[in-house]
Amino acid sequence: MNKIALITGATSGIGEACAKKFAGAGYDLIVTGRRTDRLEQLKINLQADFPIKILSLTFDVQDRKAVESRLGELPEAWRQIDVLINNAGLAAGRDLFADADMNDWETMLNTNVHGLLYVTKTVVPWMIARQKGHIINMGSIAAKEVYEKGNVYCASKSAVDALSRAMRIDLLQHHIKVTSIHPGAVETEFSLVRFKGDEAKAAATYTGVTPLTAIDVADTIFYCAGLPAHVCINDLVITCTQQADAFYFNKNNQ
Ligand code: NDP
Ligand code: 8X3
Repeated sequence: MNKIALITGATSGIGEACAKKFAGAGYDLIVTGRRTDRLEQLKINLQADFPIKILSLTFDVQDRKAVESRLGELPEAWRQIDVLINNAGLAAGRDLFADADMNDWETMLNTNVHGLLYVTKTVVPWMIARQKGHIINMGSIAAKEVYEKGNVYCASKSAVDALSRAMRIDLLQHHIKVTSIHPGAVETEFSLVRFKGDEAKAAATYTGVTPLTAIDVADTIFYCAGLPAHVCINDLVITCTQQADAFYFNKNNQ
């Protein structure tokens, strides 16, 4: 029987790269996101390439009832989730505290924190019943350092960091691994979303650096997931070589 991975936010970027990586290794997948067309295309492509089963579920992680009902409908066989990758998330806007939009703040907190909690709280009882499982939470370098105009995005990822540590303690007795991954700049649709479709601003984020790719992060997540049962990477910060932390970049490789 194949292992099962549940990947939230699999319609683009890191989540999509994880879906491809885990599919290639023979995992059956539950992939989620809001864009059904992309999920269906991903499913068609992966099923053509790999002998695996895929379930695609469309829901907004901010919607507690939708999360609980869509995941709650999973048949018993699909509840045997070995790896949960809590990846769905976003930054909305990059503004000084006084200028930022409250709606953006709510969207980030509702998605990055509440969404992660809704999904995890639904899946954890199934892992507890099996006394095994691995939860991989997508944090960020923004969880480790607060930067100008990062305010609530940084706060939301700091919450993910704190929750990962809390889950690791509380789930210890159930043999459940908890890993948090904290990437620096990764070139995905993230910046386009953050800057609300402004392609010039999104592209400027990566000017002068060779950023991480979604595949780099997916490979790292896959490595963490593949370690022996007695080994857990708890916390992992990954940046491109031209990035030292949230502030310092060696732009243009000087
Ligand atoms: P993308 O924008 O490429 O992907 C984000 C994914 O999250 C999409 O699949 C999107 O699906 C999903 N998503 C967003 N909001 C919701 C929602 N409300 N409900 C369900 N799904 C949602 O960005 P990345 O791949 O870069 O981002 C993935 C994660 O990595 C995020 O948590 C992000 O904060 C984190 N991260 C990214 C970094 C970067 O530099 N790119 C660095 C550090 C962390 P859909 O729109 O279909 O719902
Ligand atoms: C995304 C990386 O530096 O924009 O989490 O916060 S950063």
